[in-house]
Amino acid sequence: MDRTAQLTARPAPPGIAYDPPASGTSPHVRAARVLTANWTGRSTVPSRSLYPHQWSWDSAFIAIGLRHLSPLRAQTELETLLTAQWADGRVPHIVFNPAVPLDAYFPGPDFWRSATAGRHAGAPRTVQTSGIVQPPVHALAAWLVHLADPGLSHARGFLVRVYPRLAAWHRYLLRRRDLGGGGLVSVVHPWEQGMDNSPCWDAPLARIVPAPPRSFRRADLTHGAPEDRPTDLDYGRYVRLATDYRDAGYADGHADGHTNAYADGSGGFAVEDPAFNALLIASEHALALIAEELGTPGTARRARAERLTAALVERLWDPEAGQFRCRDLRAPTPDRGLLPERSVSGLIPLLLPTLPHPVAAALVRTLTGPHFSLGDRTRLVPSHDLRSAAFDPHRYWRGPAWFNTGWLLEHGLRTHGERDLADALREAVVTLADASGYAEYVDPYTGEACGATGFGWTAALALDLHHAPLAPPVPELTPPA
Ligand code: 9WN
Repeated sequence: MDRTAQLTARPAPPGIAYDPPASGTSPHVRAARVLTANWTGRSTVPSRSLYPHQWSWDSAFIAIGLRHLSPLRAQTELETLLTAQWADGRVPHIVFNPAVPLDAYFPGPDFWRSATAGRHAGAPRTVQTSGIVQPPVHALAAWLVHLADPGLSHARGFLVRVYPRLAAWHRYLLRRRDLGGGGLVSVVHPWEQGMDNSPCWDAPLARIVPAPPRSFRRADLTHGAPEDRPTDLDYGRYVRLATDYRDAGYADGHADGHTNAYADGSGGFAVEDPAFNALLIASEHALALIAEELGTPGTARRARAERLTAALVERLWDPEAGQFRCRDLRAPTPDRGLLPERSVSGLIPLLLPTLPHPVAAALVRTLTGPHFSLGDRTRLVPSHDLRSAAFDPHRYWRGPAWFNTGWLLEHGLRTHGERDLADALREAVVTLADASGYAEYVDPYTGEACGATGFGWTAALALDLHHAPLAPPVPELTPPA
C-alpha cells in the first residue's frame, strides 16, 4: 500500500494519545510557566533542550504572547534580537548565548563564525550569530507588543528605538534579496523560510551536493526522535548551503533577475516563498502604523505593501491549485517554475486583507478541502498536503501541525469574515497546545505531541489566542467593506 493510501486508511483516533496535563492549574498558568522556564533574562529560548539560543521568528511569536504576561519582557525580547542586527540590516536567525556549551546545538557559533566571515556584511562584534535570516514577523510583533501597554512603550521609547532597525531589516530584504527581480524576497536556505524540511525544498535541494556525513555532528538527535527529524542526507545539504554562503562572506546578490554572487558560485538555492513574503507584507503594514504613531506618514509603506501583495499574486498564485506556491529561481526550466508541492505556506497569505476576494475565497476552500481538511479530518492545519506522496504526519514540516501557522490562519480566517472556522481553529490551538504539553508540533489528525515539549511559541500563541479580542490583530488589516 502506498503512503497516501495507508494514511487515508487510518481510523480516526478517538482522542489525544498522551498524558493529560496536571490538574489544579489553568491552561493560562501552564503556558505562562513554559515562558518563564524558557526565559534567560534578556530573551526566551524556543526549547531548553533542542534550541537553547534565541531564534528570530520564534522571538517575534513569543513576544506576541509574552505581552499578556509582561509587556516589559516582550519589549526586551525584541530589543535583544534587534541588538544583534547586522550593519547591512539583516536580522540573524540565531543569536547565540555564550553561556551555552558549543556542542549543545549544531550548527553553533563555531560553524557560522559571524564575527570573521560576516565582517564585510557588518556582523556585530559583541555577539555571535548565524548569518542567515528567518521570516520577518518582527514589525507585526513590535506593534502588537506596543498596543499591550502604550504607556510603558512611550515611557521606554520602545517604538522610537526599534523603528529604524525594523525599517533597515525590511530594506535589506527588499533591496538585497529580490533575487528574481520581480519584487518578491527570496530565501537562500530552507532554514530561512522556517519550515526547514518541507517537501517543497526536495526538488531544489536535490541539486545541492551534500556535505560529507562525517564532516559535521548533529546535536538535534540527542533530544529529538530521528523519525520526527530531517534525515542525514537533508542535513548534509543544509550544511553545504550554509557553508557556501558563509565562505562567500554572507554576500547577497542584486535584483538583476538572473544572478547573485553566492548562488552562482555554489549552484545554490533561491526560492520565493508565499509565507515569507506574506509576513513581510503584514509587517510592512505594521511598520506604517508604527511610523504614524511616531508622527511620520505611513503612506509610502502602505503603498509598498500593496505593490508586494500584487507581486505575490502575480508571481506565486496558482488558480488551479487554489493556493500560492513556491517559485524555484534556480529551476533548470526557462520559466523558473512554481514548485508542484502544496505547503501550508501557500495558505498563509490569507492573513492579508487586501487579497483579491476570489483569491481569499479559494484559500478558504483549499484549507477546508481534501488537501488540508480543516474542520473535517484534521484537528489542526497540517504543514503539508494530506494527499501528497511526501506527506508524513510526524516528520518535520512534512505534515505535522505547528501552532504558529495555526495562529496565522486563525487571524486570516477572521480577517476574511470566516468567524465560525476561526473560532473552531482558535479553540483547537488553545486546547491542543495545552493537552500536548506545549509541544513543538503535533500529529494533525490526533494532536499527539511531537518534537520538544515546553516549546516557546506554542505557549505564547496559545496564550495570545486565550487573551486576544475576537478581531484581527492590526486594525488596518481588516478587509475592505
Ligand atoms: C533551524 C527554533 C527553530 C524554528 C524553525 C524550526 C527549527 C532549526 C532546526 O527550530 O529550525 O533553524 O534546528 O531545525 O524549523 O522554524 O525557528 O524553534
